[in-house]
Amino acid sequence: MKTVLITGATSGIGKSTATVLANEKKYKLILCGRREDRLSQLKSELGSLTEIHTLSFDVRDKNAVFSSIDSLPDGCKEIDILINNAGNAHGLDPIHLGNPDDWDAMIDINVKGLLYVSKAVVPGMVERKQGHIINIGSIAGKDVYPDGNVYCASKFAVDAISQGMRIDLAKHGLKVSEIKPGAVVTEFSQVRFKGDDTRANKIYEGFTPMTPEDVAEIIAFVISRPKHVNIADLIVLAQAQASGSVIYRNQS
Ligand code: NDP
Ligand code: 8X3
Repeated sequence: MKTVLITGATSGIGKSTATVLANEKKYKLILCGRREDRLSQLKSELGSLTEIHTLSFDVRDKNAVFSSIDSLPDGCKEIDILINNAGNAHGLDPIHLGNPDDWDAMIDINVKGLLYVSKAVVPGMVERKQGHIINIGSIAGKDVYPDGNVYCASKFAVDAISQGMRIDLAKHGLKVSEIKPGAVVTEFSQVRFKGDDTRANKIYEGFTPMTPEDVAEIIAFVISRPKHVNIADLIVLAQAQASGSVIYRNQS
């Protein structure tokens, strides 16, 4: 049975991925996030379907990342599939009005956090000459949209890191895939707008956005391809979304 580590498993895309993979009953799951109550709840919800381990750490805390992953018990230390999903946008402002604390959060979580978790997991994959890394990028890492500036930069960085990983790791037998979703209804906009539900809900008005299950099912498909097949780079959008900044709303 393969072992899968999912960051950001307490909500949204990560949580749905945990649920979809648990129901497939062919993976041991290591579920990560900061909110311990949600991790415990997930363990009790999914624990009858497969083996679940939970790790609570902040991906910004380099030492916590390494010590948490190092604390995994024998039997699930050898991670076969790493899903680097933890991340968020913080704020949506023109560059001259942006909050440097929001910039720090996005660079530290979406970019440096992904690197720390990868550093804790990938050397073991290289030693074993097998492994699959799934990085959750974004359409924001392909098209810059108004006021997206630093969030987009963090996801452009995820795109560059994914390409770099593939170049460096393919020769060791590893696969690296990047999935770039457009709008998905999760807690993403609540976090971006700091709990302002009116602003958050407006993002998804007038069209049918993707659900986190839509993306989770795609992740499940990507990781289930035969060993010689790598879905390297995948953009997935709601039907009404045409680019990072074009969404057709209220179409009949
Ligand atoms: P959610 O806000 O629903 O989930 C974010 C997850 O990331 C949570 O589980 C959260 O867990 C975790 N997380 C955030 N900060 C940290 C941190 N510092 N340390 C550890 N874990 C952290 O958003 P989504 O599910 O939408 O987002 C998942 C990924 O998908 C992100 O990388 C996002 O950029 C990307 N994405 C989202 C899109 C969307 O429209 N929703 C579209 C394209 C990409 P906890 O708070 O418990 O730590
Ligand atoms: C999340 C999608 O378009 O809000 O990465 O940036 S978007």
